[in-house]
Parts: sequence; C-alpha cells; structure tokens
Amino acid sequence: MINPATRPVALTIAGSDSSAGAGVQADLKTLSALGVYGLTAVTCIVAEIPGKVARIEPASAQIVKDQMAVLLRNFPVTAIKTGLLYSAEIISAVVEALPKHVPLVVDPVMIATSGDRLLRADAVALYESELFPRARLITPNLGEASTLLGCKIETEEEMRAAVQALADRFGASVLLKGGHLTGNEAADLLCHEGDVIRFTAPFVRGVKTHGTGCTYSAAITAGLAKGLDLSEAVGAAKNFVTESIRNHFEWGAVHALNHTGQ
Ligand code: PXL
Repeated sequence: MINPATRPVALTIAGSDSSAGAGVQADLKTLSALGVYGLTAVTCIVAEIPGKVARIEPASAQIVKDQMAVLLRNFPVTAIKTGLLYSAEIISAVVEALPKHVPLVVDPVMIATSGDRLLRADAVALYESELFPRARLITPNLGEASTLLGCKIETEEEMRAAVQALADRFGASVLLKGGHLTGNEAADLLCHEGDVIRFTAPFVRGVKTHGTGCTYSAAITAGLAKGLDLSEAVGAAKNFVTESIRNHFEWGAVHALNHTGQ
C-alpha cells in the first residue's frame, strides 16, 4: 500500500532572496505547490527587492557542504537543483558533496534580471569544468548562453545552433530559455538525446519577471523528483512558470510571481 505521508523529496542549493520571488524561497514555494518536499542548502544571502540588489553575503563553503551532507544522509532525495552558487569556492564544495546518481538540474545563474552581477566572474570556468558534466539538464537564459559560447543569440535560428552547441560541449541536455527575445511567444528550446524540442507559451507583457528562471528550474526538478521524464517535466514546468507570471501579485510598483497555484 502507498503511504500517503510519503512525498518525493528534492534539494535546492541556492541563494536566499530577501524579496522571496527568486532563490531558495522561489524554489521551496514551487516544490511545495507541485507536491514535492523541498530541502535547502543556502549558499549566500541577497538583500534585494525585484530590480535592485543591495548586497550579497556568501555562506562559508564548509556550511554549504555540511547542509548538503546532513540532508543527503537522512532524506531520500530524488532530484537536486543548483541556483546561485556565488563563487568558485562554493562551486567546488557543492561538487564534492554531490551524490553521483541523483539527477541534477543546473541553473547557471550569473546575472539578475535587474542586470546586477550575482556570480563572480572567475567562477564561470569552474561551472564548465566541474558542474555541467554532472548535470542531467542545464537551463541557461539567452544572456548566460551568450556568455558561455562567446557569441550573440538574437534569433530563434541562433538559439537552435546555440542549444545544440552547448549540449555537445557539456554532454548534458540543455534548455535554452528564449523569454528575453521579443515577440508574442516565449519560446524555449530543449536539446535532449540529439533532438531539439520547442516549448512555447504566450508572452506575458509588463510583469517584472524576477525569479522566473529559479521557478522554472525548480518546477523541472519537481517533475524529475516525481519520476517524470525530462521533456514531460519541462512541459509541465513551462505551464507552471507561465501561470505564476500571469497570476503575479502587484503592490503598486512592486511585483512578485505567484507560486501558489491560486
Ligand atoms: O533570478 C536570479 C536569482 C537567483 N538567486 C537569487 C537571486 C536572484 C535574483 O535576484 O537573488 C538568490
């Protein structure tokens, strides 16, 4: 008999966003809304509101590792995601503590939607050499993919070439998020086992979309934790993130994604 108290468990390794639309807060809300018990290893604390990062303070690499170790020893974690890892030192600690056989979603957070730099520049190389090869899925936006490939990506044709180049280079599936391209559709391309699959949703205008990347990758992680295959998990996650934008909250000029499903 199935025990109703049993929930799939996922771990997010990410930064804290004081305004709670992105980072571990977005991840936890997303995992909860999708029926997954979320665990957290906090990498840094960001004092911010949507559109403005005031200050970032990192956790020590040792406490990041210890959070992961104690959780992974005691909970049946079936999927893991990484968000903002802040520094080369923290990336190394995360790589050391990662288990070998749990599917890993790497959201290579580098720059906030506001334009503020979140990841230290010297950490990008370590992502490429240490973390991407461990990933089941990498989820760059257009800016992050441009940084990784060293070229501009301004059309869907260029997106198609870029997603294939990234998947070849890192030996992982790659979801390239095209949300920042102009048009009436937000189109994302998933390169998975040699195929490119297109996911689209109507583009929701005029919403300050702080936290969409975190929410999207957390929703994919929820799907993997529940045993969905990758393209099913991406399709369900695309719907979830689109709804969380469409149903966003507004308090005057301050917006936030609505992760509640209501
Ligand atoms: O949306 C990117 C992001 C990720 N993680 C944390 C953040 C932000 C954006 O500001 O604060 C902790």
